[in-house]
Amino acid sequence: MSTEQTLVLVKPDGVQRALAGAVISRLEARGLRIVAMKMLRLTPEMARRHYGAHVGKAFFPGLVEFITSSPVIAMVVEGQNAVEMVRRTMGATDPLQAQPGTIRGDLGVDIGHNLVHGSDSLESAAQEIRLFFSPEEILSYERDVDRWITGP
Ligand code: D4T
Repeated sequence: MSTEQTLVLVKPDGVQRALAGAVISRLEARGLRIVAMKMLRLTPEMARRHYGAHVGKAFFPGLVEFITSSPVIAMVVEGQNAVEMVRRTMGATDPLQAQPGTIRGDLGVDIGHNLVHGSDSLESAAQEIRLFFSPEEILSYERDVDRWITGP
């Protein structure tokens, strides 16, 4: 059993389409615990750092333009195997390929508007969490329900 933290973003399309609550509900319903949350608008510099792995790709300029176009909701989400749990709950990057029952498979339409981001590994989670949050903004707390999610 390993408790992990991962970064989740409700992207500009999720906020604009009033789907932030739906995204957050699905993560909560999987037993994940939100330990930090804020709304912000990414600067181009922050977007370039967040998507550093995609610099030089054809879709990169559009990606930066999109992610900076309107506010996002950033969260640190915690739970057992949180990185993979979030990735599987989001579904495939391209909503067309995402399984029904996933966030993107149920609510998404287009790869450039795929509603949500979740870190793809523990290493990128740590890096991305640092980019969005200072350590004091990340809370540590217990929920009574946790013993019903993972056992005592
Ligand atoms: P993010 O990082 O936003 O959670 O998405 P993924 O982890 O699922 O996918 P990714 O890093 O491969 O892509 C980042 C981001 O770029 C958009 N994108 C991606 C795009 O607009 N066109 C493309 O061809 C690809 C591959 C979608 C997500």
